[in-house]
Amino acid sequence: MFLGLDSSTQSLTAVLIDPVSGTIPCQLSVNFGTEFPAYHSPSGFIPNGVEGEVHAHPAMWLEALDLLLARLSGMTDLSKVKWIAGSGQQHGSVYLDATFETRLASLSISEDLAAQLTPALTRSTSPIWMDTSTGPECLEITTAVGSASEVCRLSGSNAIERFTGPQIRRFYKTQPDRYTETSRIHLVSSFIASVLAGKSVPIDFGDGAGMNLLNLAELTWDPALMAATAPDLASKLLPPAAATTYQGGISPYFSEKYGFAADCSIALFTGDNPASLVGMGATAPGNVVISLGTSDTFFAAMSGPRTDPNGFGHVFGNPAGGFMSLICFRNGSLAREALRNALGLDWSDFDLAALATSASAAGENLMLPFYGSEITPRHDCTGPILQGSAAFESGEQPELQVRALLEGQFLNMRLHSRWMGVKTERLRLTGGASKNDGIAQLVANIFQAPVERLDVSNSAALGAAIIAAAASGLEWTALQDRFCQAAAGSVILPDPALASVYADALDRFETLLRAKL
Ligand code: XUL
Repeated sequence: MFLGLDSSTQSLTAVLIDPVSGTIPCQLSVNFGTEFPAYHSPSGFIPNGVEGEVHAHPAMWLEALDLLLARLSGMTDLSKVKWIAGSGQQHGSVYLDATFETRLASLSISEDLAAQLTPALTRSTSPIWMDTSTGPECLEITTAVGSASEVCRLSGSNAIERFTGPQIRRFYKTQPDRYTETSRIHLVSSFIASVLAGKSVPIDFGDGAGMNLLNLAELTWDPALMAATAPDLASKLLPPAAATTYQGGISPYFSEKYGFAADCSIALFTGDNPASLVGMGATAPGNVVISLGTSDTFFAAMSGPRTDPNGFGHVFGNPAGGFMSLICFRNGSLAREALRNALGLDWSDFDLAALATSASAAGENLMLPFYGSEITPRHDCTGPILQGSAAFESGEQPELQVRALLEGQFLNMRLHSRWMGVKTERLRLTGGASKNDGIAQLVANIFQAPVERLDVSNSAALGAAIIAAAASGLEWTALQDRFCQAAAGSVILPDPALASVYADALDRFETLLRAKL
């Protein structure tokens, strides 16, 4: 069996896979807010941070690891686990002093992980991906490197507030002594992997690319980005490596306490998005994932390190080799819910409304679907912009607005993913709204590609388990064919008659966007 662990914002999840039988014998989650109220982090992070700071407690993640493995060992025989891999919420960073290595090497099973390892923290809390406190640092890094496009060309993204480099710079500026005491900086993923391996292990290319520090072409820490971030940074980071590389056997702490075999192997951990790419069966270019959540995300494999000339999208490493893009659209469910509430519809009416308008209404009315500020494209307007018939603009025919909102969201995605140069052969839809057949049909028509829905609930933890199996030498394709199947009856085919309609709508949408933003 192969174990995948995902340390996300709100919970730690385990998925065990058995590739021989093609089954998932066990899945389990520990919710941080519910299980560890003492950390006062009901959603996994510390609320009400100052200046946009959003931090979380690494001690809580360690407590969760002990609790999850204790529960898992009561449910299944962990001595059968051959390899472990994992993923973490991206961008979050953990700061440790020189005692971390000796503490890892001499963990005692009579105490828990948190008690033994938290004294090594030089910063008791970790900034996570929701943190927006580093605007000035992003600017300083951009200026030092030369331009936003140069930062993007080197690292795959413009300098972004939540990315780890700007976060490290803020720590260095605000707490220089603590920064100097720090001898190792980990991401959430490499931190958890290090604890399991009993020694510090590297950051992988997938998660490392979310730091504004990794040179995408060379896959090494970039000297110009490192120098622009903080002094002496190279000594605090191990050289990055591929997700599937062997990191040694599991620490005796875990074999003695939870029954893992002494020769259970640890692979590098990666970011939750690269792991989800694997869990959604999308590591080969052509398979595109759209995740419909509070924000919508669009991610896909790319063979080369191509970057977004507009600086909206990000490039991360693909655990199966090569690269992946991630584009985030803030107005996802947020916008769908705003319109649904404004029109007084429930979800099934919303679905029906999307389907009910006749095909002749396709692409007829346009909406820039931004109910709150947006990051792709970046802009601060608070309210949608409508262009079309009087019945549409006045709201007299609400179903036209539902159609135009959804079309606007997916036209915006199509437009802002063009830079990837990847032909969309198949779309895999996940997240709450993906169950909606009307929405799935619209996506298929706008991208002119078949849409599949997968029966995968924990795509990052499943992806991590598949990475563990691939690290052991099993074939990526065979593993993904086994575990990442479309749910029966879930495939929706595009209507070819609408190809030219949406090509034309895309041009008009782009013109409207340029005119208004
Ligand atoms: C990606 C990002 C989030 C986190 C959440 O850039 O910030 O998706 O990885 O877990």
